[in-house]
Amino acid sequence: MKTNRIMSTAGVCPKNATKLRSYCNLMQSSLDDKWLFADDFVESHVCVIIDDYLNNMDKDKMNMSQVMIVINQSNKPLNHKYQISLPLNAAKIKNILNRISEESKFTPLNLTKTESKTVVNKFKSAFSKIRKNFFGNRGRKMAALKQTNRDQFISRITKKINPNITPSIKIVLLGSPGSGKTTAIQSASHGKALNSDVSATDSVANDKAKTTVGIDYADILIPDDIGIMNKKITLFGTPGQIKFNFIWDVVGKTADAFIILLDLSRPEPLSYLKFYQRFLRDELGKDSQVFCALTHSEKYPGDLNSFMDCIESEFQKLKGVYKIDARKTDDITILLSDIYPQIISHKKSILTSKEHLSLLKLKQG
Ligand SMILES: Nc1nc2c(ncn2[C@@H]2O[C@H](COP(=O)(O)OP(=O)(O)OP(=O)(O)O)[C@@H](O)[C@H]2O)c(=O)[nH]1
Ligand SMILES: [Mg+2]
Repeated sequence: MKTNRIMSTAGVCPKNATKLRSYCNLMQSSLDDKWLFADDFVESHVCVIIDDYLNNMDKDKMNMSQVMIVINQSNKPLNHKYQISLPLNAAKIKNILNRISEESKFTPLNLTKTESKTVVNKFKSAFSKIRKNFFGNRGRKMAALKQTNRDQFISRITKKINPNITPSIKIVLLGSPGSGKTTAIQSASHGKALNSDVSATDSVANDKAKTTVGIDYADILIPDDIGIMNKKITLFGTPGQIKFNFIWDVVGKTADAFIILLDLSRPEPLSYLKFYQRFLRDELGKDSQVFCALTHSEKYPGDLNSFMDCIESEFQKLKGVYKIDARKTDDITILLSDIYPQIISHKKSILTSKEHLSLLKLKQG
């Protein structure tokens, strides 16, 4: 059972605060606790602060947090237990937060002990403390952001109560048997996907016990930049075996995008990429929103970086190449969050050109 922990990001610039928040939302399943964020100096379990400000930091503010994470931007030795260097990334954040969860003996916060009405009042009063003249130049900029932060905080809470789910997009996964389509959909949906796997009785049985004969399906939500789960994605997995390729047609026709899973444990993986790209172009006429995800990459005998470069130069129509482990929820969530905006903007541009066309027709008519 995860415990709710409050992290104040008031001591770092908004860019790093957003990074911390986004990464924590994306990798929720790999974190030992549930991290909630405050943009101001409120009573919290953890406060993140840039090393520049440490010496100037007000004692009262320092005492509001039980644990400090210092962003060591100067890379000089610092006398602090929890330090993190720039640039922030998922692995560093996960590592330090899980260490803190394991090692720290937190005492309950007043905020979390009291009744909900009092909690709201405490939040209000905490947010009403002005961060004026806060730590020099950057601090003043932060103070200017205060009003915006407060508005964002209120809008986040409102959206959490009544989330405004954006229109769903449909993504279809293609790839050879065993490339990880079913596994990826199960990981993305925390095991809640519907699948049509049966015991493999043909050549696939040499590789694995089960194979998909119909469609895998899951509706999932991924978080936006501020952590609200409002991006809806419908994922469809197809059977890898070519004898079931009529299903690729059925689900592919209405897809907004495709992810080709390329199993790097197979010989000549590029031939599969060519095969699926050709299918999408010739059979479906849909080769514009196609992404590639490399799986089983630990078994690839050559240099992975040059292989990825080679894909990017040979398959220029691909919208992106990613390395994932289909068994890891975070890998799939980060991949989907990354491709989501591209797919949405493409979808919008198609809608706009369709509207233009129908307007033209109306005018001509
Ligand atoms: N070592 C390793 N195993 C992986 C990776 N990704 C997936 N797997 C495993 O590979 C197997 C993939 O099986 P499925 O997800 O059923 O493959 P599929 O693409 O749905 O196959 P079909 O339905 O037969 O087309 C599972 O046993 C996964 O645990 C990876 O990156 N590395
Ligand atoms: Mg499958």
